Amino acid sequence: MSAERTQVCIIGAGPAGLFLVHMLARAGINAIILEDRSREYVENRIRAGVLEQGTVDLMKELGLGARMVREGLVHEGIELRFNGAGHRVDFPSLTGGKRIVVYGQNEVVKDLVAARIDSGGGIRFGVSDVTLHDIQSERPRVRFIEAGEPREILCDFIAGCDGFHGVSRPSIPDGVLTSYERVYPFGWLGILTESRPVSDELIYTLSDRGFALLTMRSPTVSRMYLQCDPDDDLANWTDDRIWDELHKRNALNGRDFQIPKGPMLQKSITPMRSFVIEPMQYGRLFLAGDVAHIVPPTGAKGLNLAVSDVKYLTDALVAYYQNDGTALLDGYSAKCLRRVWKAQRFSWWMTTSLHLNGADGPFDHRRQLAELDYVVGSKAAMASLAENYVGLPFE
Ligand code: RFL
Ligand code: PHB
Repeated sequence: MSAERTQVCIIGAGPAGLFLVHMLARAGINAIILEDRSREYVENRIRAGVLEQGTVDLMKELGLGARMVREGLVHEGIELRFNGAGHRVDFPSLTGGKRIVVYGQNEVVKDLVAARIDSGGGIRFGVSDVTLHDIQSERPRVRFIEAGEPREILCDFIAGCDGFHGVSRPSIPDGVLTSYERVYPFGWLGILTESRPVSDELIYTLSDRGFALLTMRSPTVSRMYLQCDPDDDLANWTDDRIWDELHKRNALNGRDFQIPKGPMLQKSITPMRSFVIEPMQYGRLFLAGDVAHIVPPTGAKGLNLAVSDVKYLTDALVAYYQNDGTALLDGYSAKCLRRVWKAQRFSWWMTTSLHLNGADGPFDHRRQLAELDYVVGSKAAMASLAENYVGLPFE
């Protein structure tokens, strides 16, 4: 078996792994990044759309932000719609000037993949059977199959950035991790359409028919979501039914809301859950991103949390290689989890405030409406929403 040597072996080329490999390269730390899917697959996986200011700043700092600056849509607020009326939450005035950028996660991935390949660093796409060994020693190893051949990487550290279904979390022995989970009794039907967004800003709606979100990818491509049964079959959702439901849920002043229609490029149903494991480290294995925590998408936090994890991990690895010891590595998990739990709280709050829960009764629905009415009527409550939405500062 052929063996290679590197400082950090990164598993997974999603946002966590890709941001990490670029930050390590900037710091002069060698890394190899392994991905079990193809380049085409990861570049076309439609997911998140909202980048917090901190994520945007990091992309620029790394010299990876040129296309995002050209094509990303800077947003200064969102609309909350309930009881058939819309209310704007203005970010800059509530957060001391902060904004977000709407730019598809798959576009971020394309930019980071291209820059890594151009730099000559490479990404090992299409590997299989990745296994982790000797995680608790100072020389952990990663084995995998590449082009039909068994291979081995000897490293100082392994970064598990392989998402919720990855291999690194299950490589930790039973009994080490504690997991915290909430599964919601609803999912999101997501559509991508070739049509002009109806509004310049995102519209989050709670209606008697359930939650809806109108968002976008560009001036000609819209992204829209509808609360649905998590076990629902896509076959039940014809294009006509989706448009009708979008028009009804977003009704304004007693009238259905007309949304420009266009061909549907993609449809999917995503279940919603909140999930955290503690700690985010075992021996020389450090977990970052969705492998360690999942948030329901209502707060737009998943990708941004993956970014804050790998920022903290980079700081800790840089300190280690500069002979500053292991204090930052030892504190990695606790530092990440402080931010993760605040994002969990916010995502849970946005989710439970804006979705109909079949287990709730009319009392809860009235309480939800009062909650939203309070938020849009109170500068303090609106500022709390805004400061969480644009992203809490890095520690
Ligand atoms: P990813 O993106 O899942 O990447 C993990 C990578 O690891 C690879 N992999 C393996 N590679 C090698 N060996 C193995 N054994 C492997 N197993 C897996 C996978 O192929 C993949 O390439 O995790 P990462 O990097 O932690 O990034 C997390 C984000 O992708 C995720 O949190 C967001 O997409 C969540 N999310 C949103 N986040 C936001 O910040 N803002 C949003 O607006 C937002 N909207 C969303 C979302 C997620 C959604 N879905 C579909 C879950 C909207 C939706 C609908
Ligand atoms: C998206 O644009 O896909 C998006 C935006 C905001 C969310 C979730 C997803 O909360």
